[in-house]
Formats: sequence, C-alpha cells, structure tokens
Amino acid sequence: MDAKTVDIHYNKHHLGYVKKLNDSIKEFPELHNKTLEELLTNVEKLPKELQEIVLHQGGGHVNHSLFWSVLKPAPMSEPAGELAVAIKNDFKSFENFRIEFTQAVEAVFASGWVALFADPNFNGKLSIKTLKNHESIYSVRGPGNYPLKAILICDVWEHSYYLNYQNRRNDYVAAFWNLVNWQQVESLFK
Ligand code: MN3
Repeated sequence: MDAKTVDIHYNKHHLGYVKKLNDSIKEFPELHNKTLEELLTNVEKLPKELQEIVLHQGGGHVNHSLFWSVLKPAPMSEPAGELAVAIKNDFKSFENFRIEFTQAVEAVFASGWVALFADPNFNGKLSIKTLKNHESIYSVRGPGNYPLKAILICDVWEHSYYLNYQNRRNDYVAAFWNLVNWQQVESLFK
C-alpha cells in the first residue's frame, strides 16, 4: 500500500468518521463515558436521531481501528501456532483460506468490509463474513445470538485502493496479504 493512500485513508477518511461521531453525540453527555462497543451493541436504546449516525460513523471507527492494527510492514508471510492449526481445521489449508477470503473481497458490491471471525462459544471456530458499508464488527452474531470476535479485517471501500490501483481490487488484496500482521491476528484469536 502506498504512503499517499494510507495517509489520506487514515488522516482524512478515518478521522472524518471519528469527528462526525463525536459531533453527533456532543449534546448527549450521558453517552460520553460509554464505550463504542456499548453504543454499537445497543443502538436501539439510543435516541432515534442518533441511531443511524452512530452505526455509520462508529462502525467506521471500530472497523478501521481493527484494520490498522492487523497490518504492518514486512510481517511473517503466514500464521503460526494455534491460529495456523485453527485455519487448517476450518479451511483445509492456509492457501484455501486465502482463496476464500480473497473471493469474498472481490465479491463485495460497492463498499464494505470482509472479516475473519472466531466463535468464542465454539472453540474459536473461524468464519469469513462480509459487512456492508460500515456495518460494525460488533454486529456479527453466532448461532446463539452472542457476538463473534473479529480477528482480521480488510477494508473494501474504494478509498483504500483507488489512488494507486484504480479499479484493480485484486491487486489491492494481493498487497493486503503482504501486510497482514499474523502475530497480532493470533493474539486476537487467543
Ligand atoms: Mn476505509
């Protein structure tokens, strides 16, 4: 990923979501000491006029925060340890996991995210999910309606690749795989 894209992505797009979220709740001091996870998992309890903006801007913030945290320059090329075993169990092989995740990225219509989730009530069972627009990582639930834990995420909004790759989303996802911080993904998995 080139420096200019990452600079604009982080300092303009991501910052914009944070500013709009903070502006939207300015007049609601009772919300100021709640975590974003609390706000996003109880959106229906928020004042009506706030619900959509908190979902969009707050979802944008938490998804981007995870995204930056799972990237780093020159990482290990594939996972090790417990995560490697889990990927092999749930996707047959690391290569097959990468193919399935990449296909999900390529299949996103318009803007969204693709994330890898672990199921805390099912021995960490892994699954790949697509989130539309800024649907947040906290919105994804397991079979018993408890939240799944996101451990890896790829931003599939055009602003994350258009400057450098134009419409070539496949080149962007190839670059993404060169930057995934597998140590961080494994620590989230654990
Ligand atoms: Mn983005």
